[in-house]
Amino acid sequence: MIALNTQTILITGASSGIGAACAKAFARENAKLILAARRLEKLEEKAWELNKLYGVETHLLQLDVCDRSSVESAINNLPPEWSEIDILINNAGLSRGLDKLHEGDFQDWEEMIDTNIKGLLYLTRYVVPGMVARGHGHVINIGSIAGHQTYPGGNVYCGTKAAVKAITEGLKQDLLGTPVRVTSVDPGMVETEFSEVRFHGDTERAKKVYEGVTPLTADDVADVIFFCATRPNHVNINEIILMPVDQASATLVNRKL
Ligand code: NDP
Ligand code: 8X3
Repeated sequence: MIALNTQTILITGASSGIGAACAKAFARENAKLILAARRLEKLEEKAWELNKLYGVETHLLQLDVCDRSSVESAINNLPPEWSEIDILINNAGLSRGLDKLHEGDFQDWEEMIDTNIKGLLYLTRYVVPGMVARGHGHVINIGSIAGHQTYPGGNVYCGTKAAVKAITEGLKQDLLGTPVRVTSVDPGMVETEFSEVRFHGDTERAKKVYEGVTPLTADDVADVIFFCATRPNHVNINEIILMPVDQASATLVNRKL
């Protein structure tokens, strides 16, 4: 396992769910963490917790990944001791709605496309040149089973995650000849704020998604991300699909009600 205590890791979407779980998994190994999300107060809570548990210092970025100039300025203005990013975890993302495509909400579509595709591209574009120049780095994109299989009502969200799959593959190809690694971690059902966000705050509807199943936890996914990041430098894990034992595909779920 490669050591993380000298590495700087930027995690987007670190205020909740999988991103917050990654922060914990990497803090345990004393990595230098840059935590990014829009909700600064949530980031501050996480940072305080991590400092209390593991004594780590974090650098917080209140950042909307959809805003290209904010991403550019956030990356270009990192304090020198935080500016050499070794691992970028492109985790910020969301789904909005489960409407049929022909009845879909334009704003929902734009939010998903802007966050899941364009946000991931902006971070990648501003961070990866430094990795190439320093001859060291790893980009870990959080895709989804939704990028491999489309399900009813998933239309645009599935499209964004299919785009993440293609972008990850493209980045791997474009970085051939450099030591920079590229990975996609693609989970099935994980219980986080994801469904609450998908259903615009309808917690009752969100709870039903996980009723009668044992979903993955954010920590389960963070474990896998941690594994990918800690392989020896010559090993690239390209793609991992993980799902709960209670799930066999995007639509096949063993629900014990
Ligand atoms: P959560 O809703 O718990 O976390 C999403 C994170 O993304 C939050 O920290 C949120 O922070 C951040 N985020 C959303 N929009 C933006 C933005 N515009 N700028 C910056 N940060 C943003 O969900 P998950 O942890 O489940 O989701 C993490 C990733 O995992 C997503 O890419 C999702 O698509 C993917 N995924 C989730 C699965 C699941 O079943 N839960 C399964 C497969 C993949 P804030 O609101 O503070 O900005
Ligand atoms: C999240 C998993 O199946 O809700 O990406 O799309 S799913």
